[in-house]
Amino acid sequence: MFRVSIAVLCGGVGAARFLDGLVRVVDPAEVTAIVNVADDAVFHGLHVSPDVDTILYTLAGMVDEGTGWGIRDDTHEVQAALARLGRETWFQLGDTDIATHLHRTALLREGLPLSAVTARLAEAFGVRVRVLPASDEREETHVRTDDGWLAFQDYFVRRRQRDAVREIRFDGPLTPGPGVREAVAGARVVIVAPSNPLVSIGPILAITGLRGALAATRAPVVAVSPIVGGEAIKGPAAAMLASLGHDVSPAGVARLYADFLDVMVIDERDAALAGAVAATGARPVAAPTIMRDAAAKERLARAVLDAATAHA
Ligand code: FO1
Repeated sequence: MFRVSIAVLCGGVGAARFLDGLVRVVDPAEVTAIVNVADDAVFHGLHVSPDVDTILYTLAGMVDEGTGWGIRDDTHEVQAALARLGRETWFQLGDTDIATHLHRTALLREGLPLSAVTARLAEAFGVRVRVLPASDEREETHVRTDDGWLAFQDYFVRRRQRDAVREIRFDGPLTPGPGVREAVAGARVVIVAPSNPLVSIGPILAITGLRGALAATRAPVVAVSPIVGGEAIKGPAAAMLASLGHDVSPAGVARLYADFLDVMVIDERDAALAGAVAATGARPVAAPTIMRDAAAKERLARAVLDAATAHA
């Protein structure tokens, strides 16, 4: 078992699966997950933090493995009742999931910052990884489509990611959450999870001082490519990269991280792209990256840590 402090920049489902593998080979107490909060939204008056919850539910063994988000075997009675009252219910919230949002919203109203609320939720769920919202302030992703600017969940869930994205902007004061900058600066290894580089990792990198902290650290910074065989493992990353003029490849992702990245872990089937990745300045390492089951997750975590150790 590795005992070094590790900081992981995280979006939602891909990052959660990666962390699930990482904690099988590393003491979870050594891991700090720095999580995107720019997808957060208010539904029915409740503050929902999708990426934070996806990570908490996954690490607690409660996640719905089919969708990758939400709680396994959750019921939807509240949602059905809300629909009967005439409310819009395109964003699906399960009954047990709603308890999380009620609790979070109540604590926020009592004046606790999101970081403290998240720590309480992690403790309640028995999650030992330190889960840090990237910021305690409200950061909001908006995407410009041919129909104008849309709030992130409008684009992602209500319109099912079918619009071409022409521009992305992150609104907010963008101050890092407590412990975030220190987690990056103090880590012996920094990992960028296989998450959407534009709308999951992008909002974290937009926070004041974080890109600089990543560039300044002497620890190896290792990313896992979320693009395999020219496609995104999950979600709209491929279409988004293409519509914004980036290469839909691990090299295209490495270029977005070029100012701080040391190693890019690419899938074995993309081994031929190693030269293109190396041209961005990152050292390519090919490994099986598809996390089909627990063994595959663990194998990927080991490959990433081996790549980091070889680089250090
Ligand atoms: N994703 C969907 O595609 N449809 C949903 O209705 C939906 C509801 C939802 C509720 C709680 C939660 O924590 C996540 C939820 N997600 C849903 C996932 C979420 O929108 C995305 O995974 C992230 O925002 C992108 O990382």
